[in-house]
Order: sequence, then C-alpha cells, then structure tokens
Amino acid sequence: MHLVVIGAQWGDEGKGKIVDYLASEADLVVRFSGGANAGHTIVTNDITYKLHLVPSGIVYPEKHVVLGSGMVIDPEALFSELATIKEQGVDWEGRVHISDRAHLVLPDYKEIDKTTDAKRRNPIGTTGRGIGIAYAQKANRDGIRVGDLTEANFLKSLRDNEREFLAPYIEKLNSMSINLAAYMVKYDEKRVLFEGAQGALLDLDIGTYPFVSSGYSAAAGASMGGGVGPRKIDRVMGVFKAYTTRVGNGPFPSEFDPKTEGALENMVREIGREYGVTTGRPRRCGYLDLVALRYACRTNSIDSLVLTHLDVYDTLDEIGVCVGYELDGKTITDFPSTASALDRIKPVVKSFPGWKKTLTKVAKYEDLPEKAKTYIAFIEEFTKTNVDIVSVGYNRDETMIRKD
Ligand code: 2SA
Ligand code: GDP
Ligand code: MG
Repeated sequence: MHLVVIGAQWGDEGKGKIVDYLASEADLVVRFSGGANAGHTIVTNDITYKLHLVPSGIVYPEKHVVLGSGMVIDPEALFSELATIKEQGVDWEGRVHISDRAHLVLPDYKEIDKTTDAKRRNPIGTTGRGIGIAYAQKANRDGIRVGDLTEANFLKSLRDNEREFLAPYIEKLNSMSINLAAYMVKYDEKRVLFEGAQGALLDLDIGTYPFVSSGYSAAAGASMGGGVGPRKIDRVMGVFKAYTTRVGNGPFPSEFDPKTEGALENMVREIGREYGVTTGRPRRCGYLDLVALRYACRTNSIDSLVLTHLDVYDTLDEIGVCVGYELDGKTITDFPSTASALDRIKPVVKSFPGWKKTLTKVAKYEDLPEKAKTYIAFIEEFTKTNVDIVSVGYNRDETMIRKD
C-alpha cells in the first residue's frame, strides 16, 4: 500500500501530525518535496517536535525515513535539526536515508532568495531558506546533488567557498545517501507513506502562481520526488483545516476582513496557534474555502480528506464557510488561475450553527455533536470526497478514524 499525504490548502494543515499518526502502521516514510521552508509539528507524550527536513515518521523508535529526490536540502539545517531531535530523545542514526538525486541548498542561495524577494514589485513573502533558488538551479541544470559529493572530480570543480561549506558534511551525507529507485523496489509490497510539504495551493503548477513555493507540493510530486512510478500510488489523502490559513503574500479569497472579522481572526490565530513554525510569522486566517478545497481534490485525485483543527471552532455561535466565488459581478464555480482574478473574488459565505462543546476529548466519530457532523457532511457533499479522519487537538491521540 503506497499512500500519499498532502496539504489540501496553503500549507500548515497539520500534515506533520497526521503523517506521524499514520506512520505507526507504515514500513517507510518518504518526504517527496520542499526543504527547510517547511515546518511540521508533532506533539506526543508532552514533547513537541518541529521538523523541517526530516520526515515525520522519525519519532517512532524503529521507523526508517527517506528525504526524497524532489527535496532541496540545506546540510547545515539538516544536521542541526538532527541534533535537536537527538536531544529530544530521537535516536535517528541508521534510520535516515537521503536520495542521491536530492539537490543541495548552499548558504548564498538563502541570501539571494531574501534579496530577490525584497526587490520584487509584489514580494512573495518567501521563508528566505533558499528554496526558490535551489529549484531554479535545478531547472537550469546547474544544481548540486547529494550524489555528486561522491565524485572527486566534481568536488574539485566546486568554488572554494562551496567546498569549504560542504566539507564537514560530505562524509555524513555520503553515508546516508541511497539510490532511491533501487531502494523503493524493496518496499514494493510494503506500506509506504509519502509525505508532502506546504499545500496543493502552493504547488508550482497547481497553486496560486506566482505566490507559490517552487517544489511539487501536489500529489503528483510523490511519484517524481519519491522514486516510484505514478501507478504505484494506491491512495491520496488531503489534509485540510476547519478554516483556512496562508503565510506569506498572495491571493486569499476567504480571508477574514480585519475591519469586521478581526476578533474572529485573533481567536483563530491564538487558539489554533497560527504562527509559522519556521519563521514565526503570524499566519493569515480565513473561512474554510470549499471552492479551493474542491479544486485541490480534483487536481490531486484526493480519495480521502482529513479534517484538522475542528476544536478551534468549539466556542463559536456560527461558523462561516465559503461556498462560492463572485468575480466581477458574476458567480463562478471554478478556481481561477491568475492572482489578479483571485484577488478580485468576493466570497459567498454560508453560515452553520456552532456546536459549542469541547471536542478535544471526543475519541469516536459517532460521539461528535450533530452540528459538527452536519458541517462535515456539507464539506463532503460539496467536494464529493469523504472525510475519513478528524483531528480535534494537536496531540497524536486527539485523532479519530471514521468507521461508519
Ligand atoms: P518559499 O520560502 O520560497 O517556499 O516561499 C514561497 C511561498 O511558500 C510559502 N511557504 C509556506 N507556507 C506555509 N507554511 C510553510 N512552512 C512554515 C510553517 C512557514 C513559516 O510551517 O509555518 O514558518 O513561515 C511554508 N513554506 C513556504 C511562503 O510563505 C511563501 O508564500
Ligand atoms: P504542517 O505544516 O501541515 O505539518 O502543519 P504545522 O505543524 O505547520 O501547523 C499545524 C499546527 O496545528 C501545529 O501547531 C500542530 O501542532 C497543530 N495542530 C495539528 N492538528 C491540530 C488540531 O486538530 N487541532 C489543533 N488545535 N491544533 C492542531
Ligand atoms: Mg507547516
């Protein structure tokens, strides 16, 4: 069974939590995209792990994980993250493998990333981790890959500053490097989880270009970045929140209006702890956008949705959901391709009654309040996709698999 887990919005849906939850049943976790821009939070036994490059299965004592070919890896960030999780009690030695096709991020990429974005007429609000530069180098065929580090001639051809930066990491990276395509053959009949980074709407092709990241955060990236052919993927899960967030700039049709919905926005940000895991930036917040979610379901072949952060809405009398778009006075049903059209969208918001109960300790789907079930049924009807897992808190065990 090969299962892909992606974010179905603009990232930070709780992928880390869900991949960690599902990883208890997996033989291998492969992260297929992105770099140290990502921040995946796992909370278990009172320990909070903040992962950026390391796949979320690592927290289990015996699971093996792979940093896939579609990733861009900053070695300094990787070894600092590995040192942090070691201090938190995760013995990772021998369990972390890196595709020899993954690209490397060098220190000057981060500087170039920051200055390039600052100079843009409409800055994207990148994380400054050199991600766009690394993927541009890759597309330009000038990238440096993990596998290159085993070649003496290649090392000789590097500029002095590149060689100096890489020197302390070469031996370690070589010892962790694998030929991913060959490695995955051994897992052909096993349970593999492919972990996405960011979200479908930040994907370079499917997302709200140019306000996107530069990797493949969509499900299709699992094959390219995970070392298997597309027909090896059995199932795609899309994680989404009961509301929507976005960090960085770019269109956000269902964003709360700070003038009239400022109190709601603050409540969601504080209860939902909506601050960037990598940069600490406050995340922009808005209504659940079902037009965008349906677009993500369609373009990623999402078989099954995972709803997170339902508990954040526990105290509300009314819950708004964006169920339609108005563009230039006309109702539209499809998700537009340009940032300027998305910026002009007026969301059509439908209200649902709130359940006004604490959900965090609800352990079984059938025990959810009827009003929460009505909200979920509406989402399923709109997206034509089942919600199979519901998360009601940040702890690993505050998760329920639907059995009905
Ligand atoms: P980049 O740095 O080139 O990938 O930035 C391009 C856009 O992608 C957004 N992006 C993200 N959006 C949500 N979460 C991300 N990870 C961190 C988190 C973000 C943080 O988990 O909180 O700490 O700020 C992430 N990474 C990239 C980014 O905001 C740009 O809009
Ligand atoms: P990711 O990038 O998709 O892995 O998500 P992040 O870790 O960046 O952000 C999700 C945040 O929400 C983290 O602080 C999680 O601990 C937290 N979280 C995940 N699921 C839930 C949930 O169901 N309820 C609440 N309240 N928090 C959650
Ligand atoms: Mg995140």
